[in-house]
Amino acid sequence: MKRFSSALFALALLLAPGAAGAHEVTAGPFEITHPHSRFTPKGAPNGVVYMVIENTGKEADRLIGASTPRAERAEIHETVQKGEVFSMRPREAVDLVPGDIVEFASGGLHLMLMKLTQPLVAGERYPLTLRFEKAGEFTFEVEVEGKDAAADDDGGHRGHHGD
Ligand SMILES: [Cu+2]
Repeated sequence: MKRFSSALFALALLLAPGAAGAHEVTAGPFEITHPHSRFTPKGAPNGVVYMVIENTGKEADRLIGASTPRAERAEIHETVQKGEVFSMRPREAVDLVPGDIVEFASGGLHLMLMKLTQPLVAGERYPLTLRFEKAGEFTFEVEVEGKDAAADDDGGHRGHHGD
């Protein structure tokens, strides 16, 4: 068991340069920083996408949808905490005001990939399309990271239904 963990650790080190080299994407008026997913265990129905979106344009816009060939559909979700209980609720849209930086991160906003077509594997990249009300659609790559599969934010996804 110990040997297995150190093998995992070595793998994490190998993958670290990719993870550290968080990429940035320009999508029209939006700067999208470090779009990433956590790897999913085999059989996991859903995945999650985190990133930071900055509206560098002059016009207010809204994120109204997302899609990827890797999942049946992608939903905008928000994790909310009531006392000890975390739950997620879908959001129809996210306002993107010029100059604002909106963070999709553990415990808050995220994109939920519903019904993955195949597991998200650490180290790979896959295409994601974001749909904005005014700016239209942009497709870029999301990096799958290998760490933290069982870390803090999973609390936010506990109790999430497969559909
Ligand atoms: Cu979710």
